[in-house]
Amino acid sequence: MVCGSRRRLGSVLAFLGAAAGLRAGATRPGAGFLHTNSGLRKSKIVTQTNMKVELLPALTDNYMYLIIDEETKEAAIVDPVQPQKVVEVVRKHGVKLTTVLTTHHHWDHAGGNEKLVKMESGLRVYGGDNRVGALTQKVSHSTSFQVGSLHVKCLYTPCHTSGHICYYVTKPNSSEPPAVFTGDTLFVAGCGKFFEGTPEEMYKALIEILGRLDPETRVYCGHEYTINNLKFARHVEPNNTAIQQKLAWAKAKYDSGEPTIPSTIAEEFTYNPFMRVREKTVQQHAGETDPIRTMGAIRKEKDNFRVPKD
Ligand SMILES: N[C@@H](CCC(=O)N[C@@H](CS)C(=O)NCC(=O)O)C(=O)O
Ligand SMILES: *[C@@H]1O[C@H](CO)[C@@H](O)[C@H](O)[C@H]1NC(C)=O
Ligand SMILES: *[C@@H]1O[C@H](CO)[C@@H](O)[C@H](O)[C@H]1NC(C)=O
Ligand SMILES: [Zn+2]
Ligand SMILES: [Zn+2]
Repeated sequence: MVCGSRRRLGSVLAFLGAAAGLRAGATRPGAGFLHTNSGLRKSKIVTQTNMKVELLPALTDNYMYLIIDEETKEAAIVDPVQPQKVVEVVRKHGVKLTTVLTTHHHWDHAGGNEKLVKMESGLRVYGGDNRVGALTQKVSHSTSFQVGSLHVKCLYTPCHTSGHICYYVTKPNSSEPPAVFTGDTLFVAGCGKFFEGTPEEMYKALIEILGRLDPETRVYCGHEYTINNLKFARHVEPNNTAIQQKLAWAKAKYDSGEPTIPSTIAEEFTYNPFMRVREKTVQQHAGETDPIRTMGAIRKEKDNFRVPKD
């Protein structure tokens, strides 16, 4: 199912998830329903000296991210699909929200833009696609701008959608790691479906654009898909110990309702099969010798992958 066409179904599932959560929560706290209920998924704040990122669980498995420039108390929000939650968190921090960073036009990412601009006036809404709601700043590759003292660089990464943008955020002259907000292009241990693009485009996005960022860059992606992605990664490379370790870690996080986000670019190269299409092990699994053909083959395989229980 296309992410962009499930608004109705999404709210029905959220409702059912909430009902199931109440019942199951009474008898089995912490058990496996957590991912279906964003109310029980914990938020998390990653604090660096100059940049604070608050992860905000949304819908069933999406993330919104509040980025705060500590120097000026100016803030940006990534993919604010639930505007009411955003406004509450902005008030809690006492910061000034000036900027909306939209990764792509699918409703589970951009679907809150119109409402948010009515609730908070004067917002600049960035995106790379005319289908993004309330868009005020159309960007392309390497467009850059500031949020307070933070520097934001747009990375054009078409494939999941033809106008997908990742946002690379740095604090100039800081020794602390940068952050990249990858929407539905790069997930922890996975990547987005190729709805509007080719294996070549995803190769470019993952290997040549995101893969060449500072290896310590923190990766903040659009969904909590980590466990399912790692089970597919394990299927591709059964002998990769980085995958086994990350999966055990992710299951423990999941059981306590905690996010598995962020990872780093360096880490992704150790367990993400789509970042590892140049490795012989991954190519052998795909029956290919070319990285781009390998990319196409494993994406097709994952589209039809039945995720095992354990
Ligand atoms: N397989 C997804 C189904 C939902 C889906 O198709 N999500 C889109 C983003 S909204 C996607 O690109 N998923 C990547 C994938 O399934 O590998 C899941 O784990 O729940
Ligand atoms: C960063 O450092 C360089 C050289 O050390 C300096 O020229 C520049 O103005 C600094 N930039 C900021 C934003 O502080
Ligand atoms: C994994 O390792 C085992 C034991 O060394 C080996 O027999 C097997 O072929 C390996 N599997 C793959 C897919 O490389
Ligand atoms: Zn999407
Ligand atoms: Zn999505």
